[in-house]
This record gives sequence, C-alpha cells and structure tokens, in this order.
Amino acid sequence: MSSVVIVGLGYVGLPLAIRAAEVGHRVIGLEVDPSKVVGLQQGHSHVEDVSDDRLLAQLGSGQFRPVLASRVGQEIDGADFYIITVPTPLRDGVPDLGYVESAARLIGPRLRSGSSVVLESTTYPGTTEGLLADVLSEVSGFVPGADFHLGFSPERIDPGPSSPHTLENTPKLVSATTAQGLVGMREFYETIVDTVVPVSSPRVAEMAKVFENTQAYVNIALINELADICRELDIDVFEMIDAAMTKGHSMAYWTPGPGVGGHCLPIDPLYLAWQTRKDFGRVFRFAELAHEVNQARPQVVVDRITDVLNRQELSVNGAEVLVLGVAYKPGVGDVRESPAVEIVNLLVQRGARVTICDPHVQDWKVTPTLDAGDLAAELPRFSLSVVITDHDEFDMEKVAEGSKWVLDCRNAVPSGPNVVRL
Ligand code: SAJ
Repeated sequence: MSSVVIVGLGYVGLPLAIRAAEVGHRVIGLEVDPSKVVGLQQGHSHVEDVSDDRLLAQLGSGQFRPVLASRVGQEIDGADFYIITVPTPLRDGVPDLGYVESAARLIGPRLRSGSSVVLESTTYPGTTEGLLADVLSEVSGFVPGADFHLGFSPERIDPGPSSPHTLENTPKLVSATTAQGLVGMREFYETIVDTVVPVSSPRVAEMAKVFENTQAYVNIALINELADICRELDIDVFEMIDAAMTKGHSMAYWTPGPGVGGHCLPIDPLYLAWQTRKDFGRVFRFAELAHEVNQARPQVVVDRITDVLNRQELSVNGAEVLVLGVAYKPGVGDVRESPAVEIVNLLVQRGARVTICDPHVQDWKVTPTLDAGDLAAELPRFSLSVVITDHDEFDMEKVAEGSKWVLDCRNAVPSGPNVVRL
C-alpha cells in the first residue's frame, strides 16, 4: 500500500481520505481550517458522506491523520501520492485557482523522485499541465513527468446521504502526462473505486468533467424555461416531463426548481466560458445562456410569491413568509450558491418578514429560524409557506394542511386549494 497526502478535507477530500485509509493506504489529510482539524482529531466528521464511526475507525488504526496545513512538517515528505482536493470557486465570474496554487506550493518542496501529484478539483482544460505543473516545477526544482508524475482525476461526488452514487461505485476518470504516471495512478485508484477509466491526457479528463456539469446546467435551464411556458399554457410541467420520459431512451430526467445551487453546477460551466472568451474570444453560448436562465429563477419565485400574496390582498411588505429549506438540495446542509439565499434576500428587501426552517442548516444568521419540530404549530401564523428545498424531514401533507397558502417550488406538496406550484 502507499503513502498518500490529501490536500483539502472537504466534501471531496475527506471521503477520499477515509476510503484510502480503509483499503490500507497510510493517509495524511491537510486542512487549512483549524476548527475542522480539531473536530476531525476528536472524531467528528463535518462531511455528511463520512460518519463519525468510519472516521474514528481510521483514526484508531492510525491509517488516517488530519493535520493543520500551516503546521505540516516532514511527515509529508516523499509520499507516493499527493492528491489536491481544494475548492475552485469563481470570484466575480473569474476562476480563482488560488487554493490550487497554495496546495502546489505546500507539497512541491516535499516531492521525491517518482511521487505522483493528482489534481481532483474541477477546473478548465489545461490547468494541470499549465498552472499546476509550472508551480510544482518552480517550488520543487523537479521536471513534471520526468522527476514526478502529474495527472488529473475529476471528483464526481454526489453530495447527500441518500445518494446511491458513492465514491466507490462511481467510475473514476484517471489521466497523467506520461504513460508511466498513468500506470501508477490507475493502480492506486483501482484500490479505491470499482471502475477506473483511463483517458489519454489531463485535458480530456478536465474537459469531460466540465461537460458533465454543463450538460446538467443547460438541461436544468431548459426545463426551468419550459416550466414557465407550461404555466402560461396551463400545462402541468411535471405531468409533461413524466409523459416525455416514457420514451425510455435519449431522455434524461431533469426537473424545474427555484434555481441551481451547490459548488459544481453553477460554477464549472463558467470556468470554461471564461477560458474560451479569454483564450480565443469565443462565447460559450450554452453555458452563458443557462447561467442567465438559472440565475433568474429566484426572481421568478419572488414574483410568484407576490402573486399568491396578492390573492389574499396582501403586500409582500410586512407579510409573514415561511421558507422551508434553504440548503441547495435535499439532505444536505450546504447553502453555497443556494437559490434560497437570493430568494430570502429579495423578500427581505421588499419588507417581508421572513422565517426559515431547515433542519440541516445550523448557522443561519440572515433571518429568524423555526425548528422543524415546531412547524405544525407555527404554520398558521404565516401568510405563505414557500417550499424551496424538500428535505425528507418535512411532512408535506401537514405543510399543506396547516398553511394558509403554500408555494411549492419542488412538486413536493400534495395538491390542494391552498397549494400553488412554481
Ligand atoms: N437541480 C434542479 N433540477 C434538476 C437537478 C438539480 O433544479 O433536475 C438543482 C438542485 O436543486 C440543486 C442544483 O441543481 O440546487 C445542483 O444539484 P445536483 O444534485 O444536481 O448537483 P450537486 O452539485 O449536488 O452534484 C452535482 C451532480 N452532477 C450532476 O450532474 C447533477 C453530481 O452527480 C456530481 O458528482 C457533482 O455535481 C460534482 O461533483 O460535479
């Protein structure tokens, strides 16, 4: 088995670190957030996909050690594999690869001849063989591909405890700048996942990842726009989708909603859109149009809320509105890029008195919160309940029974005279 250093212990790095430890690799995980490191050292997992029990087992066996990145020392020298799983956000529409560069500067001086460096963070094609190779070469004095191996293997984590798609059962693309590097990376990942899919270069793997999420983003934008058209034509969009899905082939199931959140779908397509404009002045029209449509969804929701309140001869200003679910999708507590944040802000700007209820989100500070256990008793005091994220914890029949009005953004609430769909 191998010595492995994983840089970044978030929703990608921690599951990878624990899985690698479970199959026998010696893993050191580097994390910049001291509270996360302390929590991990105490056996508390901050990632829904990794239970405390699995974490404790690997801490106990000594196969996994979480270390504060700023305190790391020679324990990470000369590892077999260095895997970078850090965020690659957008800053005002511009890719921010600062975390990748910091990771490269952290591990570069520690490489030995024959070490392998793998980037898993989503980025635009050319990053691995460009920016990452350049920084590693600068800080290590080594030649990428000759002195150490370099590759890209996109993360395909589907967050959420209820997802059937796990790290182990999701095929893993693997690529390297040299044939020899690919051999070692394939062997390593084959100990961790059921299916490894080698591709000819990091650029192919980088582009495949961006394509995976762009096709999702575009299709969600398409069904969001069709939902608005169906409403104008008085067609039940969900019945229409189910009817279309009976075709059985060349159809994928996408549903309209209040917007597209998370750290992947609303971000990754714009990495490529930024690159095509910068490098050769080409507009990646599908990505930019999809972003325009999906980013407009929160305003669509607020317009619908205004409509429903108007039916009660109420204005948004001063209305008591309950928002059910602010995480970006059911079963998770992540509010990054969540459309609910934008919807709440728009409502507050218009004078609404907003309360949120989300059993998965702990540190919400924007508005008052309601505990899910008090939901049934408190529903009647709101002029409108808005279902933004349909967590399993919500009893939607009780939401329909107890609410004056419901705006259902997820087709999650049973039909009723007081239930309006987005
Ligand atoms: N959403 C819709 N309609 C849909 C599907 C999703 O409105 O039909 C919304 C969700 O409500 C959510 C957002 O899109 O706000 C993203 O949800 P998601 O579950 O599709 O995406 P993530 O970010 O949790 O995970 C995605 C998944 N990729 C897809 O292509 C759907 C996951 O399979 C990937 O592994 C992950 O990105 C990744 O790592 O890229």
